This record gives sequence, C-alpha cells and structure tokens, in this order.
Amino acid sequence: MFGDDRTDKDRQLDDARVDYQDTALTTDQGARVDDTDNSLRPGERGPTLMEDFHFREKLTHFDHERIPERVVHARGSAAHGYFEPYGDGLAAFTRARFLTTPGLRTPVFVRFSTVAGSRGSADTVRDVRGFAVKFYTAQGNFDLVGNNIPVFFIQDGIKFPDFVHAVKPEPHNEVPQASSAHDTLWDFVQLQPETTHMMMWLMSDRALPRSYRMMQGFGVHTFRLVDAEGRGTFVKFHWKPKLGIHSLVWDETQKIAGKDPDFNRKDLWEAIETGNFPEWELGVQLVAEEDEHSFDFDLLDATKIIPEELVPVQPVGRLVLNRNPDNFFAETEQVAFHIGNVVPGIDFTNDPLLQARLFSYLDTQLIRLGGPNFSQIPINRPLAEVRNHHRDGYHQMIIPRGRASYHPNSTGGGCPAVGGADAYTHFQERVDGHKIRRRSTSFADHYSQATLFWNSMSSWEKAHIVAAFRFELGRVVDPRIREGVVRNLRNVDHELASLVAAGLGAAPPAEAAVPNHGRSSPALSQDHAPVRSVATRKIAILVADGVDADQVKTAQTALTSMGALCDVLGPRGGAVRGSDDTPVPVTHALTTMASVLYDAVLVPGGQEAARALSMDGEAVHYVAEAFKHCKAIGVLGEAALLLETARIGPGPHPGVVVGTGDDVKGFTESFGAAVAAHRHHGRAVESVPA
Ligand code: HDE
Repeated sequence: MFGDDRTDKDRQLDDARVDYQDTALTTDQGARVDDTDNSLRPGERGPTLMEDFHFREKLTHFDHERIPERVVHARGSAAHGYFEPYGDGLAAFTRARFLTTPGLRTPVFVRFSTVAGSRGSADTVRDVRGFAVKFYTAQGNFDLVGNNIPVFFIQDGIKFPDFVHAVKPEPHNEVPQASSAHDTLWDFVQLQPETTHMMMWLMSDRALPRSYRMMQGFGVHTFRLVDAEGRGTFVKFHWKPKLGIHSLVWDETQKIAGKDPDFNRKDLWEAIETGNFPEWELGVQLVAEEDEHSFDFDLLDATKIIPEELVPVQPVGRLVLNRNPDNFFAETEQVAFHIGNVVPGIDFTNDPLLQARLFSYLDTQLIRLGGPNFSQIPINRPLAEVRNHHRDGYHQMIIPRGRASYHPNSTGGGCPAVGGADAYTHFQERVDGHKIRRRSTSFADHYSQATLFWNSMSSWEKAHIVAAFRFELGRVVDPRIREGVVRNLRNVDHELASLVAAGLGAAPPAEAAVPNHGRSSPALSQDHAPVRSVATRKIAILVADGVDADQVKTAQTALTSMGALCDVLGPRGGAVRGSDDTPVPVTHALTTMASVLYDAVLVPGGQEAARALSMDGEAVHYVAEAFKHCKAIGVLGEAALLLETARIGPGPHPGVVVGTGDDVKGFTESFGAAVAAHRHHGRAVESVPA
C-alpha cells in the first residue's frame, strides 16, 4: 500500500507508528513481563498483592480506555488520501496554494459520519452524513467540515443545542437510537419552519447513501476566497463523487441495519483495500462581492443553496482516498476537525451558523480529547511548522527550549517572529450596527427553496419523499405534532401535504396562501445526469448442486472484467457440484449474506440447481427481495423458474434480464448495463412481499 503513494503526512506518522511483530511484552515503563495471565498472590488461593505493578497498570489503563464520543457525528469512518488541483484557475481568487498549484498533492484525512446515532449505531439509518476533510497543507491545516446535504436545519447556531436535543434519543428513556422518527424532532420541526428545506432533503433518498463513495459533499456555508491584494470572492464548496450519486431504498436500509450495521464502513474499507480508490471532484461556485445581494435569498443563510443553474459549479481538483487508517482510535476517533482551521486565502463570512461553529469545534475538542494539546496528536499535527508561545497543559508532547514564552521578547531574539509573506490576514470588511438579537428579514423565506427541491424531483423521488414523511410521522404519537407538520408542508406544495395527510389518515389540508411557484433546478435530482457504472457493484451469484458450471465461470469472468465484485452464494460454504461434476467454489453460504447486502443478483441455469433453489425459501426470498428493492436481476436458462416461484409476474420488467443460456456473454452485457443503472424504479413492486 505504501511505496510511491506515500505522502509527507505518512512519513510524519511513521514517528508514531508502532509494530509489535517479533517484540517482547513490556510494562509502560519498558520492563519485560514474565506472565500476563496470573496476578501475583501469596499462595495459590490468596488475594492479589498490591505490589503487582503489572496487574495494576494493566487494569488501570483498561479502566481509562474510553473517551467521550462526539456529541454529534459520533459514528464515523475515515481514510487517508490526497487532494490535487487540476490547474491554477483559482490563483486569481485565492492565496491558498494547495488550491492553485497544479499537480501539487496535499495529504488529506477524511472522516464520514452519521449525525444522530451513537458510536455503535448502524450505518444505514435515515440521517445526514458528515463529510469532513482535513487538508495538511504547507500553509497549515485547512478543515472543510461539510455534509452530504447542501443546507442545514437551522439558520443561527444558538439553536443547535435545541435541534440536537430534539433529534437525539428522547431524554427520559433514550429511545429511539439513530432515528428522526419520533415526537421531539418533529415537534421542533413543526415549530421551527426554517427546518423545512432541510427536512425535504432528509426525507429524500439523499439521507440513505448506498456508499460514502457515492454521495456528494458540501461545505454548506458561503465561505470567502481572498487573493493576494485582499480582495474577496464568495465561494460554495462541492464534492462530486466519480461513481455518481446513488442511494439505498428505505426498506433495504432498515434490514441492513440489522444484517450488517457496518455496511458503509466496510464498503469504504474494502474499496480501499482492493485498490478501488474512492474519488471526488472538488467544485466551486464563485460569486463576486458586488453580487452579494443579487439573489432572492441571502448568501449568509445556510438553509439556502445557490442553484447550479444560476451559478455553475466549476471543477477545480480531485480528492482520492487510497489508504485505510492503521488504528481506528488513534486516527479516526482522535481526529479533531475545526471549521476555524483555515489557511491564507480562505476566510469566513458572517453566516450566523458558521460563526457559532467557529466557537464550538475547538470547545468540544477540549473535553473530548482532554486538554489544549490535542493538535499534537499525530493525526491532528500539521505538516507546517508549529512555533508559538502556548505552553504546558495536559499531555504536552513537545519540549519547548529556551526562556522566551512571551511576545515581545528579547530573550529569544524576538522569536517566533510575527508576520511574513505567508501570514494569515483576515479579510477586511466594514461591519457596524446596533447590538440586537434579531434574525435578518432576508432570512425570512423558509419555503421557496423547499418547493424548488420538491419540484425538481423525478416521480420516484417524490414517491420516496411522501413515503418517508408518512413513515416518520406515522411514528409520531402526538396528533398535534403530525398536524403541525402537515400544515407546514402546505407551504411547500399542496399535493405533497395532501399525500402525506392521506397516509396518516388525516383530512387533506387547506391550500396555502402562496401557491407553488413552479420553478425547478434539475441538478437537484439524483436522476439528473446519472453516472452509470458497474465499478465495485456487488453481485450475488446464486448456485446449488447441478448448476451450469460454464455459465457461472463465463458470467463471473465477464462481470469481474467490467469492475463488478462477484460473490458465489451456495447452500453451504466450500463448493457445490457443477452440472459437469466439476466443483464450483462458493464464496459464502447463502444464509450468511442477505440480498440487501448486494446491488444485483444473478442465477445461472442447470435444471437440478434451478429446482433446488426454487424449493429453497431463502433463495426465493432473495430474488423477491432484490426485485422489491428494484435491483438488477439476471436469470439464465432453467433458473427462470425462480422468477415464477418468487411471484414475479411474466414481465418484461425493467432491470430483469432473462437469458436462454446460449449466449452468456451477450446476456452478461445486458445484465451489466442493468447493474450499472443502479436501481429500476419503474417496477410495480407494491404487491411483492419482502
Ligand atoms: Fe458540526 N459539530 N456543528 N456541523 N459537524 C461537530 O465537533 C456544530 C454543522 C459537522 O468527523 C462537533 O468534533 C455546531 C454544519 C461534521 O469529526 C461539534 C453547529 C455542518 C462533524 C459540532 C454545527 C456540520 C461535526 C461534534 C451549528 C455541515 C463531524 C464533535 C452552529 C456544514 C466531524 C466535533 C468529524 C461535528 C458543532 C452545524 C458538519 C459539537 C455548534 C452546518 C461533518 O463541535
């Protein structure tokens, strides 16, 4: 994994890496240990002796192993990689060299996360995903701490504790875990209409990513790029995944949460281990300072996007993740992101949500990582030199030499010196006004963009949003809260509100005062310019004794050469007997790998195998469930029997590819295309039990 791809951060981390092979067990003081299985005691049945320093140290260290989990985004996974700008296009806008030096590879550490669940919660819950990138630039660390949804629930950070308390498990019984489907969240939502736009996104399939590798990332706030002359340009940051934006379906996510709660974590890990390095393109939307007020929303309002049709997203570089961490705790858990970690050429705006974050991230690390020296933890250490007058505190890891720990000083020759060509200078902006606690009137429109989002959805996306509202509100016990939400939804779209109300058994709501404006932004739909690729798609090949061994081999080879990952699933581990009596190796027993863990299913022919599979409830359910979840299904020859037993009508059905078995290569091409389409939402699946 190392070799040429090693970055400066890798080399810096070498100092902290410890290998245990061919070493002897020691105490923390380095004394070799003779026995770690029996405590020291007088006589075989006597009490443990105080003087057993190894016993005491071992237990004490264990007793103190835990640190507080993150107050939000506790559940996460991370990886190392690099960022590389395409060209020097941004040089006219920013002094940040990592964005403007073509081909310069800046090491990064990226952590993806869910928000509401605790550290051990399932990956596939309905939630926002964090997308936090730490760039170890030569000018200092820059942290782009974003999400996979471009807007946020609230406009002012002072509401963050209220929002988080509402969405987290309820305080009296700590239920439900990692779920927004409960009274307190929806109570907050109905009373705080600025949440409306974000709730539309949260009810959409964006909240159910198929993979971290297949979701967008957004800086959310409007930031500022600043050039060498101190001129500013507003900027929104976007990450666009190379594999396209793809989601799971709701029923699938719930089942995966039980079958494999580490689904997204493993997906990221395995992709990197197998050399399928995840990649995103960094894009920017730039707005000149003088255009600040030329939109019908406020650039400082984090509940708003800048529609891509108004300001296009310009691609400026790429992010590649190519190495898994060595140790989860040391790296993924101890990494400390902070939106205030910026480098010369990148600055903030007066977005009140952003301003609050500037306080919170440093503050939270002090308790989570136990003191002010957490930036010395290997994963947090910048590559840029650190020299200042900060001293002491818990866990000081460096030995500052000399007498000067103050500025100005003559005892240290005036060093470390202030200023210089690369010094960070804040963007100069004139700000004056009365001290007030009031939301700007330019933040008052909570519905236009929620409507824009709704109008931009394809019909299946709309259906999924309605179903999500029905599910979530169906779990809300207090009818006043449900009614409040539906009343609010009228302001987004009357049909949406009526459909949700109908699902709840409530009367259709009255029309809102302001009708749907009819505008849309095509780029918001996951159906817009979809990336169709078989790369890293997981395909289950179902086999039993008597399977056509040739078909298995030909299909597997062809699909693997397209980039798919094929698992052969049989009634048991080991192998099954092929129709020509050759053994067909099995990757996993069918019982250990549910259909929800795959993107597609393929059943090769062979009379005996087809009969056995169609008599096997698990195999039949496998195909029916894959059909229900709109996945590509391929059947060859006699295996068509399985479609019948799974009660999938004669078809044709979108994404169901039936082959005679004479032209397996031609069949795999059509099947591959069906897999690349990700999901086939055009199917009638309501009557399929799963
Ligand atoms: Fe965070 N957020 N946040 N947040 N956030 C944290 O910092 C906070 C917000 C985001 O993988 C905490 O180290 C406030 C928006 C990510 O380690 C904490 C407000 C966005 C992560 C915190 C927000 C985010 C965090 C918890 C409103 C998207 C995980 C632990 C003013 C742009 C980073 C920690 C990781 C984590 C505070 C809103 C993204 C408490 C006060 C908007 C991806 O400091």
